[in-house]
Parts: sequence; structure tokens; C-alpha cells
Amino acid sequence: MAEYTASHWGVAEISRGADGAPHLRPFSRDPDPSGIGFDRLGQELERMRIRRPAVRRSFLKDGHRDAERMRGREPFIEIGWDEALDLVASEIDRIRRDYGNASIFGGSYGWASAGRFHHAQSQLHRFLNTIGGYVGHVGTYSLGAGHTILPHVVAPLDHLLTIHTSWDVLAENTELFVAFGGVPAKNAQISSGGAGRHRVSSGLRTMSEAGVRFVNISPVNDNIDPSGPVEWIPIRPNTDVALMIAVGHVLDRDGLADLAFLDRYCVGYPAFRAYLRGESDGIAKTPAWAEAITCVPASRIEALAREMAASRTLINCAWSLQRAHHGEQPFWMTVTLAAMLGQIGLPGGGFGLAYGPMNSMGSKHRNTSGPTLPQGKNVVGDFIPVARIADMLLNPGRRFTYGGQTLTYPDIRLVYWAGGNPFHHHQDLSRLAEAWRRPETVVVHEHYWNPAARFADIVLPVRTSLERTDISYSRLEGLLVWMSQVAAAPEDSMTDFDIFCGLSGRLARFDAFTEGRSASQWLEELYEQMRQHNVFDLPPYDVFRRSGIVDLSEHDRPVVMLDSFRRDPETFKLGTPSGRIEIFSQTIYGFGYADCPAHPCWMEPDEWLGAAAPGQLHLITDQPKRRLHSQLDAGSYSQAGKIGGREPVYIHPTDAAARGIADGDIVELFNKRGSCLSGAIVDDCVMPGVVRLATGAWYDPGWSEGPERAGNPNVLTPDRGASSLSQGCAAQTCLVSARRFDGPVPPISSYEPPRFLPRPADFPSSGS
Ligand SMILES: Nc1nc2c(c(=O)[nH]1)N[C@H]1C(S)=C(S)[C@@H](COP(=O)(O)OP(=O)(O)OC[C@H]3O[C@@H](n4cnc5c(=O)[nH]c(N)nc54)[C@H](O)[C@@H]3O)O[C@H]1N2
Ligand SMILES: Nc1nc2c(c(=O)[nH]1)N[C@H]1C(S)=C(S)[C@@H](COP(=O)(O)OP(=O)(O)OC[C@H]3O[C@@H](n4cnc5c(=O)[nH]c(N)nc54)[C@H](O)[C@@H]3O)O[C@H]1N2
Ligand SMILES: [Mo]
Repeated sequence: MAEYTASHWGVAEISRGADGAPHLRPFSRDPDPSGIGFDRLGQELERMRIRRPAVRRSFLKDGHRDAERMRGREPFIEIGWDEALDLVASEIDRIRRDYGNASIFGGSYGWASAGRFHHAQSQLHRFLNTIGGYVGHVGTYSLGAGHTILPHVVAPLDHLLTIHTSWDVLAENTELFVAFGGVPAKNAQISSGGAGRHRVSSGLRTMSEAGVRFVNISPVNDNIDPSGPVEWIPIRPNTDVALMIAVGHVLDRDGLADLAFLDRYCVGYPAFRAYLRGESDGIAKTPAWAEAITCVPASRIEALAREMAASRTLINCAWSLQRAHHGEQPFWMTVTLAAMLGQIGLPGGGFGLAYGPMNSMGSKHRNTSGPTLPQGKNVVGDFIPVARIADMLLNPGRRFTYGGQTLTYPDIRLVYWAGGNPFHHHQDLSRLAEAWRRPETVVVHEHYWNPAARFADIVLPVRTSLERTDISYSRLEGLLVWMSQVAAAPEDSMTDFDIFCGLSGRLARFDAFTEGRSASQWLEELYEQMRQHNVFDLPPYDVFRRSGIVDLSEHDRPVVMLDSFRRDPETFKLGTPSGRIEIFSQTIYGFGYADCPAHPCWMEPDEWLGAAAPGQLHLITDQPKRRLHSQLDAGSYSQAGKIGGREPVYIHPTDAAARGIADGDIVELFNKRGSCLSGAIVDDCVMPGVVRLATGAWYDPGWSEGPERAGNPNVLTPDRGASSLSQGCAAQTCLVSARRFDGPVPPISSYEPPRFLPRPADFPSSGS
């Protein structure tokens, strides 16, 4: 029997030594396996495991009274499972009785692990729904602005992401590939739910070999590698929209816009054209206008417009561009520019949103749905756009806008988190830390003593995906994987499901939560449901378990995005109000948001190089190459990428020299929100004026004042919504200063377990 496990970064084969000890090996059917995750059984991570339920000292003694002062700042006391589950159940019961279920935040955003049943967030939501509901979240940190704008413009983004033109069609048909933000193979290591065969490097290479020309418009140049030539056009961060608009200006001015396409497939072009020409605001959006904003020479913009019009051109826009102030505009303008070129729906032309962020885009695998754990119905109606969490905790009762509605922040008393790390993913972490101390109770399930666990009152350890069995499936990855149990589960350990069984039993909802099924019965049930509803014949459950993998690639077929819409726009109407691509949106116009007008346009971001003080740099906080977000940061693979134990910051030689910074120096990045220490890599892969510090180092604010120590960029990023429309994460809109750090370098505590205390004899027994 073949044995496999699956993770967001790919499948691994399991082999066993003579002593039965497990080893993880690259998946033999993957041409380009990721290096992430092979250290998961190593000592560095083992020592960071949470071994027993643990409670913050004063919470165990006095309950929530001292939360505002002490949460995240004091040692833990370990307790037994019965006492821990009694304590959590009694806290939930107390809070819902005193304040109602709308005071429980179960937003619990986060990637957790691959596996369709043991999906932490789904388990938590299902549990909370059986006990009366919770305040949830909408949207993602990934695509807050993009998700909100695209249904108004062309189609829901989730749909577009499943119909990206496949790599083979691009290689055959595309002549010019214009990438805003590259096509980073480092990012395409990942697919949410489990990458299968990694295909981005070979996809790009095949295109290059077929003669496709690549232009990369980006503040960095190491984010695309087709194994062939690439023209790099450096651009100031957050200004791409101005460049795209100027390209549009040239197309209009020179009669290169495809008016027949715009007329037949789009609405609202005349209003946008008036903007391009300056008829609506007195400013013609010429290449010279864009040069002043983007620092890209006007002559290059002129020529690019003509090259794009003369070629079969695909315009690709990375997700990072929309994780910014006015983040709706880059995606809207990408679609608009592609519409002006008139190649949407043609093989190899149109737009991509995007190739690169995940392995799945450009796949030829068929899009079928996978097994899904039902979450039940949430009777609490309150929700927040996911990235407004600190706002919500700090401002109960305050009103905010979202998607054309005005809503109110609920008054949260209990936060319950499983499968995410807010002290990784949120911006302005000092503000989050302050907000996080407001609720009465914080419960977290984790594997490791990471920042999310350290900022909890009650920490419940859970088994990792290597210590349980599950089924992995990810759309467009073409594989269904039986995840064997790789390693023995630690003695007395639980899964998220086991914990919710224990809690639902204590709250008299056991049958509602489990529906009478054990974990293994659930797995079979979910598989059988998928099998019944699937368009393909799937093998019986036992056969699937024995073979370990169902490979769906025999059903592959080439994909051309929006080809049916192009063939017949009446029968295959889009889901927008007009059924066509909306360059001007009456709906958005109706919302009347000053920061998201009715057609794409350039608006100055809050923080950008065009308004920087002397010496300030634009900070890009991109996705890390050696891990998924903050996952496994304490492991040997992630740590091998550190400089002086800290996350590396890339800085241009000119900017480094001006500050006396040399390779390997400890650098302090700082702004009005905070500061952090990182290790310098002096490299001209970033343009002058730009520094890059990847996300995911385990937040270490220290016990005293001073810079964050591990190199977590989110102490610097602003906690602001992308716009009144989406309220999306805007982490990429961020100015900083940088200096060599010459003081005594403080040690990093993130990669050591926290302090524990023995339980004092006079502490009450909890939960009673
Ligand atoms: N500055 C800046 N910030 C960003 C971004 C950026 O570009 N710049 N990107 C944003 C984006 S796109 C995203 S998606 C977010 C990601 O943010 P998150 O998804 O919150 O980050 P992860 O580190 O993946 O957190 C997952 C956590 O779940 C835990 N876990 C794994 N498996 C299980 C399980 O089975 N059960 C339980 N209970 N826990 C489990 C892991 O140990 C880990 O701590 O970050 C966002 N933050
Ligand atoms: N290895 C790894 N891969 C991942 C993840 C991870 O944590 N680790 N996270 C996954 C997740 S959850 C997501 S949402 C996706 C995110 O996917 P993206 O948001 O696309 O990824 P980023 O790495 O943040 O940025 C992509 C590129 O855009 C560039 N860039 C940044 N700002 C600008 C700008 O203003 N203009 C231009 N032109 N370029 C800019 C960055 O330098 C980077 O090279 O990645 C996924 N892939
Ligand atoms: Mo994401």
C-alpha cells in the first residue's frame, strides 16, 4: 500500500526506516517539488510543540480581570484536558448567557493545514453553529479588494481563478506576456488545500522556448524566471494603475483601441475614454503624466502600448497589487486595458488575475468540487470584512461601510481561533495587540508555541496533519490524496474535531455536532458524498484508501478564459448587471464612495514614494519563499533563510551605501507605527527606493520597549481598509525608514517555548 501525505505546498511520499521511523520524500510524480515541509519531523519544530493544555497565569487564577494588562505578557500554567475543556465550555456558556452569541468572534481566518475533514476553521464554525452561532468574517487577506470589485466588473474572482487559460495554450498563442508583479515560482509552490504537480516553472519555460516575449513591470526583478530573456521595467510600488491608464491613453489617441470589442462586449467605455483624454477632470492621462507618477519613462510607455496592440498579449496582474490602498483599481484596470486590446476570450490573449500566486492557475485539470465538511447555519447575522478585526475589537458599536452597506461592529467578549495566526496576518501589530487585550477570553488551538498561542488565555494543543488521517483535494490540482497518518500522535493528544466533540458534549450539543459519526466515519461519508456528486467515476472508498491517490489528469483539457462569452455574449452573458464587462459600473456609482469611483482611475495612495519624506523607502512585504506564511518558521528550512537569525530585508546597493549598511548587517526598519530588526541582503534585485521584507517571522515584541526582534513586517504596515467598498487588507501601502542597528542586538524569544509556572496550591480549580 502506497503511503502519502498532502500539504498546501505539495504531496509527499512516506517511507519507513528499518525501525519504523517515518521519512517524508518528494512526490515522484511532481516535476518540481517544493522544498518546504520536509523538516516537519525535526527537533527544531518538535521542541516548539504545545504539549498540554495551558492557561495564562492570571486568567487561571482570577479569570479575565487582568486581560488588558497581562494577555500576551505572562507565563502559562499547564493543566489536564478535562479541566481545560470544562474551562472553555464554561467560558463559552458564560459569555453567550451574559452577552449573547453575537459577542463570540469565530472569524478564525487562516490557512490551517491541507485535509478536507480536519480543516480547523470549518470544524470551529460547525461547532459554533451548533451552540447558537458566532460573529464571522467575509473575504480573505489574500484578495479583499479583488473579490469585492470583480463581480461588478466581469465575474466573481473565484470563478475566474478556475478558468485561467492553460499554459499550453499560452505557449502556443501568446506573443507578449506583460506581467505586473511577475509570476513568482516561489508563490506557486502553494495551492490552497494541496498543490499537486508544480507546473509554473515549466509553464513559463515552455512559453519562453516557444518565443513568447516577457515584460515584467515590477519593483523587483527576481519574481519571474522563464529560463530565457525578460525585460524588466522597474516601477514605483502602488502606481501600476497610472501606467496602465497611460497605455490606454495611447491606444485611444492612436486609434489602437478595439472599438468593436468595447461596443459588443463592454459597457461604459465612453465615460472612461473621457477620463483618459482628460475631458472629465482636465488631466490628459498621457505617458508623461504617468512617468511623473511611476518613474517609468514616457517613451517606454508609448512603445509598450504599440507593442501590446500589435501582438497577442496577455496582461497578468499579481494579487499583491490589490492588497493596497485603492486595491480595486489594479484589477479593474487590468480588465479594462485587456478589453481595449480586444483579446479577451481569444487563446493566449486577455488578462490573468493571476498566474503565479498559486500553482492552480493555468491548470488543465478539470474543476470538480471536493469533499466538504458541512458547517451548518449561522443564526448570528453580524460579520466583518476579515481585515477589520482590530477596528472591531477597539470600536464596538461603531459603524463602517462594506459593499454598499453600512454595518455596525459587534461587541466581542470571546475570541475563538483555530487554524490561523492573526499575529502573522494582520497589519499594525501593536494596534492588534492592544485590540486583542479587549475581549474577556481568548481561546486558541495550535500545534506550536507561536505568537497566536502566546497571545491566548487558554491554549489547546492539536495534532498536526502528520498525526491524523484525512483526504486532501484542491480544485485544479487533479489529485485526490488519502493522507495516511505519518507519525504517532503524542500521548493524550487531540485533534480539533476531538476538542469540539468534548466541548459540544459539555454544552449538550454532542449529537448535533457529530451527527453520530466518528472522525473515520466522517471521512468515509465525505468521500461517498463527493463520489456520488462527481462527474467522474471515482473508485470505492476502500480502493481509494489502498491506492493512496486518485489521479484525475486523464480528464485534462486545454482552457481558454472566457472563450464562450466571446463566441456568444448573449447565451453566455456575464453575471454583471449588464451581462457584459463593466468599464463603468452603475452599481459602484450608486454607492458614491469617493475612494472607489464608477470607473477605474488613479488615486494617490496614502503612503507612496511620490509623497515620501527624504530618505523614506517603500516596504514590500511579499510572501516568503521558504514557508507558507508563518507556518513552520521555527523549522530548520525556514531558519536556513535567516540572516543573523532574523528575516532578511533586501535593499538596493545605493540605498544601503547611503545608510552605511553592508550585507549581513542587522537593519532596523521603522516608521510611526513601529520598528523591527532584520538582516540585510544588499542586492539590486530591488529597485532603488524599495525594500523587501517577506512576511511570516514569528512576532517577537520582547517583554520591554524596543524593536520587534524577529523581522515581522506587520509591525510597520498600516491597518487600513483598501477602500470603503471592500475594506480589504492594504498591507503593501507602506513607507519606512531604515538604519544600521548598532546597539546591543537583543535575543529572539520566538523560537523558544514560553515560560511555564508550576500550578500554585492556592489556585482555584476551574470550570466548576
Ligand atoms: N504584510 C503582509 N501581511 C500579510 C500578507 C501580505 O502580503 N503582507 N498576506 C496576507 C495573506 S494573503 C494571508 S492568506 C494571510 C495568512 O495568514 P494565516 O493563514 O493566518 O497564516 P498561517 O501562518 O498559515 O497560519 C495558520 C496557522 O494554523 C496553524 N495550523 C495548521 N494546521 C492546523 C490545524 O490542523 N489545526 C489548528 N488548530 N491549527 C493549525 C499553523 O500552525 C499556523 O499557526 O497573511 C496575510 N498577511
Ligand atoms: N511560498 C509561498 N507561496 C505563497 C504564500 C506563502 O506564504 N509562501 N502565500 C500564498 C497566498 S495566501 C497568497 S494570497 C499568494 C499571494 O500572491 P501575491 O500577492 O501575488 O504575492 P506577493 O509575493 O505578495 O507579491 C507578488 C509580487 O508582486 C510584487 N509587488 C509588490 N507590490 C507591487 C506593486 O505595487 N507593483 C508591482 N508591479 N509589483 C508589486 C512583489 O515584489 C512580488 O514579487 O501567494 C501564495 N503563495
Ligand atoms: Mo493569502
